[in-house]
Amino acid sequence: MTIRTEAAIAYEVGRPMVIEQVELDAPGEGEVLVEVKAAGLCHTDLGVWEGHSPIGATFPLVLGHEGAGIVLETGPGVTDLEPGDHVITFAPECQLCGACHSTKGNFCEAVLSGYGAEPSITAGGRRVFAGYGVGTFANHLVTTSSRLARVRKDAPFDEISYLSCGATTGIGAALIEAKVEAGASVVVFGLGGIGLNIIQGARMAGATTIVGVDINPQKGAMALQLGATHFVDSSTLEGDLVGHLLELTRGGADYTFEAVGNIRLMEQALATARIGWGVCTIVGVAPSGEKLGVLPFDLIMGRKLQGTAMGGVRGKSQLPEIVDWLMEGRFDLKSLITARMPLSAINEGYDGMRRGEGLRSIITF
Ligand code: PAD
Ligand code: ZN
Repeated sequence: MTIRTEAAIAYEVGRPMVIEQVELDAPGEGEVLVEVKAAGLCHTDLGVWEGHSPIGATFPLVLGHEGAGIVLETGPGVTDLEPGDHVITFAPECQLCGACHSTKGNFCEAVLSGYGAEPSITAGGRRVFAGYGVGTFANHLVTTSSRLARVRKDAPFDEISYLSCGATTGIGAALIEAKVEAGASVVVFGLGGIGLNIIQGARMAGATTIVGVDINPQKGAMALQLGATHFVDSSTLEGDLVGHLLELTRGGADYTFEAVGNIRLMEQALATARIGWGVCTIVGVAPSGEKLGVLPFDLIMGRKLQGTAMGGVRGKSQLPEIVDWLMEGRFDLKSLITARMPLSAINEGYDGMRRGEGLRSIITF
């Protein structure tokens, strides 16, 4: 049986998405049909859509990787989900492979298996790909159960859809990947949907100096509301940014994060990490082909450089607890959702992101 639904299709690099009726293949072995209730607009989709992301994609495709919804049907072999379950889409965690069995990282081997490499959607007789093996810019989707985390039913869909990537990546980058500890000093470059959540994660860890840096002065107030102790508007700062940050952190931060995707900023983030032990975590996705210039001596001096995908979080096993934290009020997503819109307004939503407006926009169905 095929499933009919409405989806936003990106036919060509950078061209506006088109809202169309499509048909989904029924869930096969290990797959699940989900009714999407909310889908977030993440900056990563913009890079893929505009064709400069190293993540890459085959067109035509249904973009969107942030989503939350309700399980409608499970295919053969799915044992951990049933119709009616509330789920969040996330990077795969098959819980079977060597990587999932190790205690290290969140790179399930299924990430590299090419699921989603075959088109699974039909629009007007033409086959269409599901972006990242999910494709949340559609009222329904079919994906593997490894990409779905079951969470409590009282959590609002719009907020938990943001936990599908952006918010979790930020909070996880601070708590799980960098392991910020109480009393630490932290500098976050870029205060968008990701950076503001790194600030929340650092505050949850008990960091006592949390500096947010952005070229948009409007981001400062929200950063301070969410736990930053200082905001640096680098668009008006006179003099050397790194020198200013080293002064603010008395010689360098214990933890720095780049959440823009700008290699110059990544270099500054490394230079702002404290000599001896400062850890610089790269979260921003730089355009494909760009290279980071690192002086080996900066590393010899004890600074550490690392990157993170999805904040080091394993979706299936760790998202339920993160949703509990949300419902306990340990962090705030309500203030960060600045626009809700129907799927038909998705192009306008991304126009707003290009202009730097708002924080997180959510498509609601
Ligand atoms: P966003 O557009 O919401 O925020 C970007 C922020 O950076 C904005 O506030 C800008 O004003 C600010 N900015 C731009 N240039 C500068 C600059 N030179 N100095 C300081 N601030 C600047 O994007 P986002 O928060 O959704 O995403 C940020 C990056 O993180 C982006 O590259 C995205 O692709 C990446 C990302 N990575 C992962 C991962 O798993 N590693 C997950 C999700 C997103
Ligand atoms: Zn796995």
